[in-house]
Amino acid sequence: MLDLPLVARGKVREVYDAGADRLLLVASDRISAYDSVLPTPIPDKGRVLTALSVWWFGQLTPVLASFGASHHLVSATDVPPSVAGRAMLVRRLTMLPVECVARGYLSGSGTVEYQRTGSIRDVPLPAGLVEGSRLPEPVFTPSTKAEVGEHDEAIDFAAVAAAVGAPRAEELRELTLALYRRGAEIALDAGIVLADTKFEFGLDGPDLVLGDEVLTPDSSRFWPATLWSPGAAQPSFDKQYLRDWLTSSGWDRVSPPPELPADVVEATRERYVTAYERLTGTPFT
Ligand code: Q0N
Repeated sequence: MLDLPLVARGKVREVYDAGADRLLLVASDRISAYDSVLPTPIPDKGRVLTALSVWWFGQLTPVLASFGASHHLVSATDVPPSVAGRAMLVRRLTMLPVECVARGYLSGSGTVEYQRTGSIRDVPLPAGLVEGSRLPEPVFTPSTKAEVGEHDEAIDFAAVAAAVGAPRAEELRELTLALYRRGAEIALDAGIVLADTKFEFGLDGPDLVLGDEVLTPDSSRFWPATLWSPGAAQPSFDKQYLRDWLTSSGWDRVSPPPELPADVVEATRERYVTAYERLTGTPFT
């Protein structure tokens, strides 16, 4: 589709070489659930997530600037016509080998860790928290990218410091938490609980730069605020309908996943569009 060298391919996105100091990030309409990529695409998903990420980069620029940092987006319009709307031209960075996760709510592996240890990573937490609880303060829960097919591996702060140096590790922790706090504040005003999110950073020379996509439903847990009720798994803003259908379909989560019916595709598409429109306050076209 693109006459550019492929640099990396994720489950739902591709990275192309766009010159010595540029990359092209292309978001597809593919969707994953229960660790599988489904055979049926969600129309417009790649365009919605790209537009959302571009909007967030703008929202987060003041937070980044307060740390002397920036983001990698160069242009979402100066891209090849075949991927228009779902591609970002970005600065080529030297990526730091840490997935910078911030959690403001207890969920998934965070709940498991809390139940085992009473803490999340290096942070002791009060007793009595349950799946979906808001944490007293957001917590930095870094991980390292696992081998293909594996889940990311949780690491402690000391491991981040060993990988990038203590001063940079502290900067990553503080900037990750500041970006999460601002994102969660904006999301809550739009009726969305931003339970947690993952950022990736890189260096442009000595300068710290926010990379990847940001604050999308693929990199974050979005929960509808009106339905938030700690004590059980929270409905996912984007994928709950899809997950419920997959469960009721009898799929065993091991075999190749089934094709999706049109109504599930359309309901899922509508949720991505609604998230975009509620957050940005502008219609998706
Ligand atoms: C890069 N990844 C892992 C896209 C993101 N600005 C950059 N400079 C150099 N390398 C990368 C970026 C960025 N972003 C980051 N791979 C290359 C995350 N990928 C996963 C697939 O989609």
